[in-house]
Amino acid sequence: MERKTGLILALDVTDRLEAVEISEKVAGYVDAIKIGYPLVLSTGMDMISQLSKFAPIIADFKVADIPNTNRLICEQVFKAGADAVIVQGFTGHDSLEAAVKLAKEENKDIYVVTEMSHPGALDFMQQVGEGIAKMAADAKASGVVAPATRPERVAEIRKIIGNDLSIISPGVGAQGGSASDVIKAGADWVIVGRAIYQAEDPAMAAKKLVDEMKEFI
Ligand code: O7M
Repeated sequence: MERKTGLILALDVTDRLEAVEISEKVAGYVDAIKIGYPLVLSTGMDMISQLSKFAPIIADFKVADIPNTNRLICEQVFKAGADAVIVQGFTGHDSLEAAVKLAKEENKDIYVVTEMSHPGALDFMQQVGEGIAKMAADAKASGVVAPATRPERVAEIRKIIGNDLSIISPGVGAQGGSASDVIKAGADWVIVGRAIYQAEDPAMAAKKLVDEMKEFI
């Protein structure tokens, strides 16, 4: 994924027309559009190819299964036109490696969730987040997902993965995180949903975030 703006739109709307309209408006400000269960379950897998004319598509299915099933799922998602798939890391190295192997064969990307951005991530995930980051680096994934709500954790995860992997970071805006703070801490992209798609003017909201990050990118 090429970094021009540092912004990824999380398009968690459930209406096809709204999804297309918002994508059209913000296309000039985003490097990718992340779509997941809310939009795909309500509209269908063809939404992926429909939106791919606006920006590369990151399919956020947080895949978390045995290696063979991970591969089968990723195969379908890539076939539908996605450029990247997000997988969970807690399933372990073999599940991740199956997804990464397929992605490399197809010239696509896998991003691995380390520690999530919500408060409940402290219950279980934070304890294993650094181990997952190391595993993602060993498996040569394209990058990891780390929380903009905790920039200090993003900085820790950056130390572990070095500069070969990217960090994409959700939690800006509605969840309280700051785009410029997490970019300064070591993230490459912020993933932003509600602060853009619920804004009165989504393009203006996206532009503001891009301007805020500009000097740190
Ligand atoms: O900006 P928001 O809060 O409206 O949306 C954030 C998006 O990022 C939304 O699609 C979440 O499902 C996703 N997300 C998190 O908020 N926290 C995480 O730790 C991980 C993700 C994510 O994208 O995982 C891949």
